[in-house]
Amino acid sequence: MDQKKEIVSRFAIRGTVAELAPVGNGLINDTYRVRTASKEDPDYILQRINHHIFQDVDLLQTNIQRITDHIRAKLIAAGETDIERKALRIVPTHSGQLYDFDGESYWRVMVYIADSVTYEAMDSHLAELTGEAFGRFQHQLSDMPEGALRETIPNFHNIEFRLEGFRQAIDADLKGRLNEVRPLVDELLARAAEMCKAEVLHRAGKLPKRVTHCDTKVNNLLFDQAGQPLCVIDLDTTMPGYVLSDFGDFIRTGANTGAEDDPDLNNVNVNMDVFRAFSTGYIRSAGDFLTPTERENLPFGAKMLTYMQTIRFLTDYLEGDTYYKIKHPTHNLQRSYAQFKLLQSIEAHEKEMSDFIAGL
Ligand code: GN1
Ligand code: MG
Repeated sequence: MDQKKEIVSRFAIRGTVAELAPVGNGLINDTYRVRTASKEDPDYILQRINHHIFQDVDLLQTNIQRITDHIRAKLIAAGETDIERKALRIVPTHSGQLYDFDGESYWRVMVYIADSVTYEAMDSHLAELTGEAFGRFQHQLSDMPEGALRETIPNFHNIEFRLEGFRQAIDADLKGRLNEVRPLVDELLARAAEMCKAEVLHRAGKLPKRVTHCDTKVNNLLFDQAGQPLCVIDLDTTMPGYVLSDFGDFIRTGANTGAEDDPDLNNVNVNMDVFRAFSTGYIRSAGDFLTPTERENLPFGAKMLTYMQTIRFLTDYLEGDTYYKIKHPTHNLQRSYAQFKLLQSIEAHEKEMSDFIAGL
């Protein structure tokens, strides 16, 4: 850990580092909690940025700075208190840079939000708070000037682009794994046209791009000790996109009765209580800026994001596991089957979802 302490010393932190330990369970970056010696000084988060995935680190950090500045200004204008716990703060290097490159890796430091907690398990109460918090996040960023944010991963939630990658992986069949997954591939390809609806609506001028988070898992939301939401974190993929992406990615991750990679497909189903609670909270804070088309297509978002994740895991499996961190050789395959099972369950509940949203 001494090497990491040396890295932290390049940033303009207050106090001295007492302890440094890995935290979190992200599939992309490596994250460490940095504890300082004195209670007077804040703790920090140190991250190694995966620059194979986020190839333009300068753009990435500039985006995040703009987002956090915008949120902070909104909180101040609204007369909020406790702003340092409700907006993230990037700590620059001593020379004022938003990240450090050591010749091999890119590093960044943020202030650790004091006395905050994250949740992994889900229930209706938490889902409603989470829906409200992500809706508020979108609302806070809804008036960012056009062009202020760029795509940190080009075409990140563009299903047409993901399908193109999937088809290329199928054609190349680099690892000879296609045969084994053919039935799943066929099921997915049969749904391709239907899943492109958002892109089609966008081209027709009927679905706007707004600022979206693009990774709306409950553990990307910090809560205070009393269980109230404080701050949305992991802003790496906050960029122009469709609101139904954020809605859908929460349902995919939060309204699953099983795990994202559940080996037992019987565990995997959409949890309609969580769906209803999340929708209620989300519509409460986002409802007044959504267009009827956006609102109507929220259940489609749940379907599309789950489909997209199935395709992304399966593409990575076909390509030999170069993108996601895996814990065993068929992990991406296991994730693909679990996500596909969730997709089927969402399909079976789509009408029920639409009726519920329409009634809110
Ligand atoms: C990745 O690293 P993590 O868990 O925040 C991925 C998301 C996927 C998710 C699947 C930049 O997020 O898009 O939905 O894994 N992030 C990126 O668990 O690809
Ligand atoms: Mg993430």
